[in-house]
Amino acid sequence: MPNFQAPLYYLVPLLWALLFTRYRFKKTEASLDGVPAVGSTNPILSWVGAFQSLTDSRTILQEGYNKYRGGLFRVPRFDGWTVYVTSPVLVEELRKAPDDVLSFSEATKKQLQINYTLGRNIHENGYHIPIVRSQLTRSLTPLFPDVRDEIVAAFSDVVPKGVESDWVEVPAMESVMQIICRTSNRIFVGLPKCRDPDYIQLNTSFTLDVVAGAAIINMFPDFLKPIAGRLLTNISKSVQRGINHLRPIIEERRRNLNEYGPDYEGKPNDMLSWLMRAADATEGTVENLTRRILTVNFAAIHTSSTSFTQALYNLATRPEYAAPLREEVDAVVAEMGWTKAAMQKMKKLDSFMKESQRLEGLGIAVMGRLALKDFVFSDGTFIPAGTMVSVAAGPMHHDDDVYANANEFDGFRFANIREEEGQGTKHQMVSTTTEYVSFGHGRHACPGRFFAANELKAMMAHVVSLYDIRFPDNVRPVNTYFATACVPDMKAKVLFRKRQA
Ligand code: HEM
Ligand SMILES: *[C@@H]1O[C@H](CO)[C@@H](O)[C@H](O)[C@H]1NC(C)=O
Ligand SMILES: *[C@@H]1O[C@H](CO)[C@@H](O)[C@H](O)[C@H]1NC(C)=O
Ligand SMILES: *[C@@H]1O[C@H](CO)[C@@H](O)[C@H](O)[C@H]1NC(C)=O
Ligand SMILES: CC(=O)N[C@H]1CO[C@H](CO)[C@@H](O)[C@@H]1O
Repeated sequence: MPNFQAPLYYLVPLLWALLFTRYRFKKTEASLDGVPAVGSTNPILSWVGAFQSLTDSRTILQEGYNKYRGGLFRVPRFDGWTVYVTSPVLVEELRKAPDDVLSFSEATKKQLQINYTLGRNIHENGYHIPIVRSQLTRSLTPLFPDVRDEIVAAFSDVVPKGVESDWVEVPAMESVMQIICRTSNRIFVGLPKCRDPDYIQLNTSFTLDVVAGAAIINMFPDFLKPIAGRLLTNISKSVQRGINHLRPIIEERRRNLNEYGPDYEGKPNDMLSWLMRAADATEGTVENLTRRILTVNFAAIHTSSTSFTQALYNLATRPEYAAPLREEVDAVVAEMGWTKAAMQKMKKLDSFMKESQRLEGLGIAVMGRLALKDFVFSDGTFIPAGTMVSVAAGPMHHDDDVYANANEFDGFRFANIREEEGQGTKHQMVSTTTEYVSFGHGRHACPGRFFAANELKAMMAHVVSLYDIRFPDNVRPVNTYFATACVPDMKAKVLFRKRQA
């Protein structure tokens, strides 16, 4: 983590703020008059709001949502305003807006400072996205045995041996991260790299490098950003570490390709191979391929790990779900074995994972878009170019008008809807709607969600079929909120014991 004590972190942005506070709001502020603000609109006081939206975003978003439900409201950032939409109708308008008006990629580029973090070409050439969306998703069936094998091996390494005879403590988040990282990278770069402890550590810390780095870089004026990116973040060090891991693998595969042709026998069927085949000459360099693999890990690891940890916490505090889940898993596996098709058949499990994500998904604000041109919502709200727009996902997912008894965890909520309404696949975990936006919605919806849902369900199916779990004191650990992220307790321990019944 960065050293936030250093005066540099405060002085430079503070000076910048004092000098340019008036300027930074002048351009868009007048034309945002029609959108009610949470907190003060005074340029100086709104700085307090900007700090609060980093440290206590949940309260701010909920306050805005309660006051302006069905409409829009705005919240200050250090460098402008974010406008939040609060209803499925407005989510639909956001989804339908063209990319050159409300831009997903420009919003991500700004939020993550991609030029100085993941790398400029990630933004300019997103060739990994169709690979994640199509090739990875299509490969889930043939690659399922690998996913399953890594899950079994990883749990067996992570859960202490005493579990055969007694309850053992498992530090949840850390263990889940390890298992997710191994399982995902089994498919991204293959064995044995996916089990290399330093590689795993890199992939878990790289996300923090980028998120913390972007937060730091964001505080600096544009002309200082390249310097801040180089001096104040660990990103280039991490990329170098990644190169050290992947260079030998990439070079060996390239030798084989040159010698034996594009489909040589034993060619690994994984993300790295697909990227190598699709990359052009500049993207095919070791450094650029490494950045691409790190980017996919960035998108995959913390998102999946927090989602699984929340579901694990929910299962550990709600023992009544263990029996029906286990019954479903046992029956489906007896019939179809451990396969991708079996995972799809487990409707209760799917519902349980989806409900966990609905209530405590990582993003309490999602679908960030940057207005490149002026935009008008159907209710007449005017959004000037330059404004960030986002969905208040957390409050919407907790709204009784959107979900019956929205604040209650009802693990089989979606399974019951599927049963009653016979709506086929519409309510499965991977189906996005204007009400369920944990994976976004529309053309930019998470392309990795099919992979994620399959992996998370395979992990949870493994847990219920092998273990009993509970908390030492039966109290669910509380979440913390930072910026727009809802993070499960990172330190909590869950007790595991070999399944008794
Ligand atoms: C539970 C786990 C996950 C969650 C909650 C999640 C959520 C999201 C969300 C909210 C977005 C942005 C959608 C929008 O703003 O409209 C996104 C984008 C993305 N996700 Fe995921 N994700 C997860 C897992 C994964 C995995 C496993 C991968 C890769 C294998 C992945 C790859 C991506 C990529 C590449 C994008 C950017 C798409 C683009 O640039 O168009 N995600 N994800
Ligand atoms: C970079 O890494 C070092 C050690 O790993 C750590 O002490 C430092 O705080 C990190 N800096 C940032 C900006 O993340
Ligand atoms: C990112 O880099 C490109 C090319 O150097 C430049 O045109 C663009 O303005 C930069 N964007 C930001 C937000 O710094
Ligand atoms: C990576 O790709 C970018 C653009 O695609 C290119 O400009 C750059 O030279 C490449 N970097 C390396 C080290 O190959
Ligand atoms: C599983 C694993 O190796 N986790 C590590 C990931 O990186 C963070 C930050 O460097 C470590 O604290 C974790 O232990």
